[in-house]
Amino acid sequence: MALHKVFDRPAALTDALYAYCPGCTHGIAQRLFGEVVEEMGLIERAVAVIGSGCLSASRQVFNFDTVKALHGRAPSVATGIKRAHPELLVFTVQGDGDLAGIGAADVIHAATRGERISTCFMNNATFGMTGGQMGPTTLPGQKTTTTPDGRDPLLDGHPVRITEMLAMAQGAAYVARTALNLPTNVIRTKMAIRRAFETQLAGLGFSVLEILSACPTDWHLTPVEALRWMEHMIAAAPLGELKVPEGRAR
Ligand SMILES: Cc1ncc(C[n+]2csc(CCOP(=O)(O)OP(=O)(O)O)c2C)c(N)n1
Ligand code: SF4
Repeated sequence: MALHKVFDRPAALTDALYAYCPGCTHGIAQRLFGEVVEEMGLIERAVAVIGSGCLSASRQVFNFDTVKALHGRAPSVATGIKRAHPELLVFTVQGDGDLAGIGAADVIHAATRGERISTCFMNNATFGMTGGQMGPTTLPGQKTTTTPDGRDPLLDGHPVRITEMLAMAQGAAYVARTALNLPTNVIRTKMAIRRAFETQLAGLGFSVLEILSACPTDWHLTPVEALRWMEHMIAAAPLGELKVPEGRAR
């Protein structure tokens, strides 16, 4: 019986080893970006602008151009590249701390201006790389190193619903939230990455994709427990397409 290889590494990814903790779902997103870039025939035209945090490791894995931006500044760097080279596919790869914390102003103004870029951020409800401090999207009651008794909205504020905020920007054309906790949601995430890129290439405006991601290390959970815990994140911020370009069915 002849053996056929049915699963391979996309040409848009190098053979570098992933640098994430066991059970971290950041690597799944990284692979999906590679698959979509390759399937859309964009390896020669893609530029990923990488923010701060654990996702910085994407630079070694993407087999297309990357630029490292200062913490939170990826949408502004992406704007400059896209305006100078409108023929390129330019997307950011950020964490929730990067996009919704220090970079909140950059992304809101890029969305309002309707920049033809795609911003993609992995929301793991914590500052992963720096040791699990409370982040902008940490859930009420969630324990972190800086909220050891759980986030108290009265003391620590409420989570930032940045995706909903961005959906209100007139220049935002495609806004979606997906998750990496189940195989079906991984497939939906891939579809959403593709739709964000298609929105950009059709010149329809700004696109943003929030991808819920597990951080078993800083949540102090096993990988399986972490995937289950993501149900709390989904309950607090439901999945789906919040905004699609006019005339395009959801
Ligand atoms: C101006 C600045 N302040 C602080 C830091 C330290 N820093 C590096 S990564 C990071 C947190 C990243 O968290 P997040 O964006 O949520 O990504 P994750 O690591 O969770 O994937 C911080 C605060 C920095 N690099 N630059
Ligand atoms: S600290 Fe969290 S986000 Fe960073 S690699 Fe480990 S599991 Fe992933």
